[in-house]
Parts: sequence; structure tokens; C-alpha cells
Amino acid sequence: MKSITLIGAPIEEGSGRRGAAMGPTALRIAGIDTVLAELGHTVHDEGDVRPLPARDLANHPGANNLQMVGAFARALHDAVHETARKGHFPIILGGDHALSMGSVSGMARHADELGRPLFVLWLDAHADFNSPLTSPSGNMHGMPVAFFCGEAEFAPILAGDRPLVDPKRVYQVGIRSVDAREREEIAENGVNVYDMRAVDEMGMANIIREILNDVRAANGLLHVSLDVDFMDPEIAPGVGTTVPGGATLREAHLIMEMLCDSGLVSSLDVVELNPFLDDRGKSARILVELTASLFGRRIFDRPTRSA
Ligand code: B3U
Ligand code: MN
Ligand code: MN
Repeated sequence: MKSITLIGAPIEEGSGRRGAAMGPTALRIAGIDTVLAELGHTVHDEGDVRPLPARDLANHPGANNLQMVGAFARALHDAVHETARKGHFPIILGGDHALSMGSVSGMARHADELGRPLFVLWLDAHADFNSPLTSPSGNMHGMPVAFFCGEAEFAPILAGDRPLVDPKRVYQVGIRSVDAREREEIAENGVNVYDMRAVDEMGMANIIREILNDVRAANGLLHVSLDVDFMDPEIAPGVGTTVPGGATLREAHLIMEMLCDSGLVSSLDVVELNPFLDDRGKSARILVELTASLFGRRIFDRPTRSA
């Protein structure tokens, strides 16, 4: 059984619209803490992080609300790092995806201290590999992967000596909306992309098995970042950037069950839930159910067969 810490990150300034700041509240109302406690885990809800002042950050024409995004990133870096250092499992309740600049950096620092590599599983319709120089929108929720992989344009947001994630240890699954410059950057950096075509051709189980084998072989930690738009908008409409043709509920649950069996997951972001756009809490409830699968809920027990 795990000791889980819930960390709310009510940020919406990284997205182009309002509403994601209500995400942490909706996930709490949908019962994320009780579901985990019923599975036998110890759950501590830290409440929401307070963004640390980031007035030292200069505005950047290609990065909207840079100060607020930087403020959340700094606060989350500290909160997530401290939680993991104490041996607890951080679940970050978002909030838009810019929050992963902080959560992944915090986990990268923790992994560094353990002398183990950090792997990232990015479940998303988007690659989120833009930078302030390449982004078509300036919205920073489209930039976190480039940030924690070390894109130079972001240097001032966190301390310059922050540990980075090797892009070859980033695995993106479910991708189906990529910008032109983003596509080049992903290829140049060697990010592992399993787009929706790969999901259809290979099957989700084979993809997840491949990824887990890599993590296991390197004795790595695995951070999972779940964007609501990873799933098809028919099942999870509560997100600002829906893209048709997403993962099914069954694929999403299968991922979570396989991740649970692996025992390799160290930390989780649940991001981009926009309750203002949701259909009577439907997406919030699905996210809670998926989290339950990651933490051990299953239909039947079966002999461990993760690899
Ligand atoms: N790639 C586009 C759209 C986008 C990325 N992430 C989200 N939307 N959620 C951009 O603005 O960077
Ligand atoms: Mn995203
Ligand atoms: Mn997305």
C-alpha cells in the first residue's frame, strides 16, 4: 500500500481559456481521495499549491502569462520534490498542462538524488513540445515537454541548474495533433512517439509493454502525465482542446492496470480537466476511475504477468 499525497495546482494561465483552475476541485468532488483510501492507501491532501512570486521573469512575446506559469512551476517543483523525497507518491491535480514544467522537474531532481533515471509517459493528443519561439498560440500548456527536456529558451523559469529529462526517455502515446515545427523538434530530440496509428497497428498492450521494459531495464522511475484530451472527446468532453479519434475508455484503463502491475510508476499528473466544459462531471469521474485502476482496482485478480 502506498502513501499518496494529493497536490492541487489550479493553474489555467497556460491554456488559452478559463476553467481548468476548477479542475482540482472537481477531482476532489468526484472523490479521488476516498477512492484511493478505499483501495487501502494512505491519502493526504495537501490542498492547492500557492504560486511563488515570479516577478523576476521578464515577459516573453511568445509565452503568454509567463510569470504566472513560472510561479506555479516553481511552487510545484518544490512541493513534488519534497513529497517524493519523503517517500510519498505525488498526484498532481490540474490545472492545465503547463504545470508539468514543475512536477516533472521536481521528480527529475528526486530521481537525480537517487541516482536513477526519470522516464516520462506522456498520454496526450498533443506533443506539447513547442517553445516560445515555435508555438503558434503562445499558450504554455503546449510547451512543458520542451521545457523539461532542456529547450534553452526557458532557462530563467526555474533555477538554471535544474535537472533535465533525456528526451529519449520520454514516451508519448495517443498523439494526433502536432504542429510543423514541433514535429521537427521531436524527431531531432529523439522523443519516442506512439501516435494513434501506432496504437491501432500495435495495440495498446504491446506499446505499454515496450515502454515498461525500457524503464525496468534502466531501473528508472516513471512519471505519468495524463491529459484529459488523450481520451476521445466522446468519453471525456471536459477539456478545452478536444481532438477526435482519441483513446477509448478500455485502452485507458488497460494502461493504468498494466502500469499498476509494473510497480514502476513514481508520480502522476492529472491535467487539463475543464469542469466548465464537462458534461455533469463525466470527465472528472472517469479520471478518478482511471486513477483507481492505477492504484490497484481491478476486475479480477490475475497472476502477475506484467512483461
Ligand atoms: N500545439 C498547439 C495546441 C495545443 C497543445 N497543447 C494543447 N493545445 N493543449 C499549441 O498551441 O501549442
Ligand atoms: Mn497536454
Ligand atoms: Mn492535449
